Amino acid sequence: MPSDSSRPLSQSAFHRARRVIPGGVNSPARAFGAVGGHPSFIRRADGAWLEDIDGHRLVDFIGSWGPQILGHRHPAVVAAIRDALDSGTSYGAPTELESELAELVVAAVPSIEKVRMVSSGTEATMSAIRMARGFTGRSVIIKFAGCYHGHVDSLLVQAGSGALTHGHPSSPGVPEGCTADTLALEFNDVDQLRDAFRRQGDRLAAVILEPVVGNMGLVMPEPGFLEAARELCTRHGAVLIFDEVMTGFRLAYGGAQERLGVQPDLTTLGKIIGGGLPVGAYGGRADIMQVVSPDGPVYQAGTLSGNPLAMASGIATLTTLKSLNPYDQLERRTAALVEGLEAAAAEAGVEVWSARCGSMFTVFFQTGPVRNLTEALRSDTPKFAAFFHGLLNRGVYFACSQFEANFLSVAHGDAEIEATLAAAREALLELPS
Ligand code: KE4
Repeated sequence: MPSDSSRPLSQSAFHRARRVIPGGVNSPARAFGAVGGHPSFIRRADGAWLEDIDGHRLVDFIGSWGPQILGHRHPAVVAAIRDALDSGTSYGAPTELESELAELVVAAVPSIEKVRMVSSGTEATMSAIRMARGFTGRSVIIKFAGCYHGHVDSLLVQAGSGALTHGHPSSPGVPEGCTADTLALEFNDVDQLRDAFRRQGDRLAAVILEPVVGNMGLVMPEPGFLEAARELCTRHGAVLIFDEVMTGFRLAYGGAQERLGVQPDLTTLGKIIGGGLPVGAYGGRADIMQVVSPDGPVYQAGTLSGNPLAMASGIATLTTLKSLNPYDQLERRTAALVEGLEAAAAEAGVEVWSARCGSMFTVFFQTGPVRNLTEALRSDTPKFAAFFHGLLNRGVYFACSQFEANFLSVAHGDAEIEATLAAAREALLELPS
């Protein structure tokens, strides 16, 4: 279990942080709440490796929760940020860097004709929902249990056991009114989606989903699910929003929509397009994006939107990805790792069900299948927590929750894969039965 003894400086850093920061972290996902113990405080990172303040080197499978697809401190990204810094940090006035990143996004994602930069994925999804409501004049939105779209009031809704439910907030502080127009359905349930459109099609402003879900652990769309969402939105005049904050430029240069062949009306982006600096974006059909202020009446703004340092980081990241085209190699390396983890679990007599897509993967501690949140929640989370700490004690840093995806980067080579599998074999053998 938690290896607090071997991480004394992180432990004291956590106590210090908790005195002045709620939970000692600036985002709950980092707090180790799902696995116990205290988080590792990071001193530096390089390539596929983190170094914590106790001096432990860790193979990093979080990668800042997705942005670091090139590995930490990629030379091209570091140079671009340094270069931009020599000119200044923020102007509150437009720069050509913003157009350059927007042009890269538009060229990469065919469904995006116009795009607006913001500073986080949450801002991107919040804005996309507002644009869809402004464009359609309707108010009801559909989301899916287990899909996370940032801490937007109207999207902080988790369905119960897949029942069609008018949203009830899953967080205090969100008034019932904010979620009354949010329908939460079960991911991959086409019948339920059709039923919702049958009942409310003319009131539906949008359907928002993660085309490949990372936020309940990795869950793939079943054949026909995305196609049904596309067809129903088209038929009823609702806006289909793909939240590709995590999958954009991750699963393919054109994102999950390129890989899966389904085009949304709006797409939200984040993480990789900032290369580790704060960038989010929303974009799509020009006729929808024309409602955005100042072209149109729907308001959205941001002091640091299009920040030049963040733009430079994103431009360098996408430009490098475009030239490297690492996606086949990332797929092969991830397949080798996941197959090795499955073999190690079998040898140890531990039941797991794994899911992977591109360079994202999750090992669920259960027999599976995992097609939605109801099934994901059947996982043995105490066993996952023990596995997580078994890996951490051996220098491997997985996502600190069963209900998250892990990420490989271009910098994860054979050495990192072998070190991870060696640690996993030992950690699995010591799991409580
Ligand atoms: P941010 O506001 O955290 O930049 O993005 C929110 C968001 C939106 N959409 C999707 C599909 C996302 O995965 C996220 C954020 N992902 C989490 C990881 N599951 C970020 C980690 C965190 O909250 O600290």
